[in-house]
Amino acid sequence: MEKTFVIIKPDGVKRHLIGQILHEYERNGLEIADMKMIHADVDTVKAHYAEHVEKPFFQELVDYLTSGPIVILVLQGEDAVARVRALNGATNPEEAGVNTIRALYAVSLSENTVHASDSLESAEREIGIWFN
Ligand code: 3AN
Repeated sequence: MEKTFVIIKPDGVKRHLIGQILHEYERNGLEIADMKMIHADVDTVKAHYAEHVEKPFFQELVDYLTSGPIVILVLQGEDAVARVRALNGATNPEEAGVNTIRALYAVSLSENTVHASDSLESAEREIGIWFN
């Protein structure tokens, strides 16, 4: 049994996709272990995306994630980390597989609707940052 961390980003909340996205995870056997709707603060988002601090899109990323309400959740299940990444699809929606959440709903590379941890270590780190 694994736990992974997910964000429904501002574009997902704004376009009333929370229910659809949660349904997609739940119907694939993932359990919602924790969940909260928040307006993220800059420091938390910077900590979350620390690995991207040198990237040209870092400021855009921080501005975007703090631009409106988001939903943060912990999903649990067998192989949760890999399975949720697969359900979300590739970071770039143009490369996301058919019927993945990003293929269905993402607007662009930055407004790509969902985030999910990319490893068990990231999941632990991110759950600690957002649900401390
Ligand atoms: P993922 O969230 O799929 O693990 P990362 O960690 O490579 O992807 O990127 C983190 C976030 O940064 C992405 N979800 C996306 O919103 C944004 N991002 C990644 N690459 C770019 C880029 N070239 N331009 C703008 N935003 C980007």
